[in-house]
Amino acid sequence: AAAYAQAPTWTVPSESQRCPSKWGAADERGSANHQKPAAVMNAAKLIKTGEVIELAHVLGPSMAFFGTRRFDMHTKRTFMNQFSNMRGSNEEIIITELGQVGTQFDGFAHQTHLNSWYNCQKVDENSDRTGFKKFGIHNVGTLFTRGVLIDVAGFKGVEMLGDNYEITVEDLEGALKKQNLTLQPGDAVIIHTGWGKLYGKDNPRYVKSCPGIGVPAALWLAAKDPMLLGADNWPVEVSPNPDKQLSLPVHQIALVVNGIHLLENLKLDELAQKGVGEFAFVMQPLKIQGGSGSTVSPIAVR
Ligand code: UVW
Repeated sequence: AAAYAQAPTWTVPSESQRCPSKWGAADERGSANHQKPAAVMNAAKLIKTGEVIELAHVLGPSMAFFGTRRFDMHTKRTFMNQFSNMRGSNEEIIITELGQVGTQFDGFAHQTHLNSWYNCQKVDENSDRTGFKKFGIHNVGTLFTRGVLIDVAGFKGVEMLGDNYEITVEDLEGALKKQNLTLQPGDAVIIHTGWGKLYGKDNPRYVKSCPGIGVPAALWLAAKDPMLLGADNWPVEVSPNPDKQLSLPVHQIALVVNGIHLLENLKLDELAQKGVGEFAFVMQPLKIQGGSGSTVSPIAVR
């Protein structure tokens, strides 16, 4: 832990340092490469009672939005009164950033360093107004793996970590030790900060700042080789970063440098209250062709 704790302020590794990724030069799947039958079998062993716990917030106008994102929903009714059975039909039109609202899963098209994505693919050569031609979220597929909840709020003895609290490597190690858990490659690693209590209740505060992992903890977690990193806050990471020169550096560490997916705005109260540390994690991103991410409804099964 000491080495990570002493990490200097972070700079993005050069292209020659970070590419090709450990998954190969042409790889677009990154941490989703862990999704193999063995991951499903390993996760299935954790199902003992059949209880399903939902980890998503409801998509709707009371969601907390980052920046200018929105969710405008209009109902659309059609009356087939020209037929004798007078059938009516209802649907809705939704104007939204479908990949980046609500409980959301980030693909590798979502973040860059300059013009460069994960595996040093170039954004301007691979995107147009119809979508991203690399890393489209439609290719991720079902993720079914061992989920681990690291209850940092519980470890610190609080309902909710403070605004802008940076979770340290010692916090993660301490929480895991207290919960008698160790991380395995391919895990869906989910961090409980308690910040999700504000979601839908005090949205301005929820998005203004948040507790979460910083650079040292993100580097430590990346070295554990997870399938994804998730949290009950909006960016997984602490915001603003204590280094005022950095904008969401954990996004780059995970998505750009290491090819590790992020999962944001999780609803973790039930999991934390019930003390569920280990479970089968199941999630299917929407098949949005060329999408940067997807709103999702992950579940924990135990
Ligand atoms: C940004 O897109 C900046 O944030 P997020 O991935 O947290 O929605």
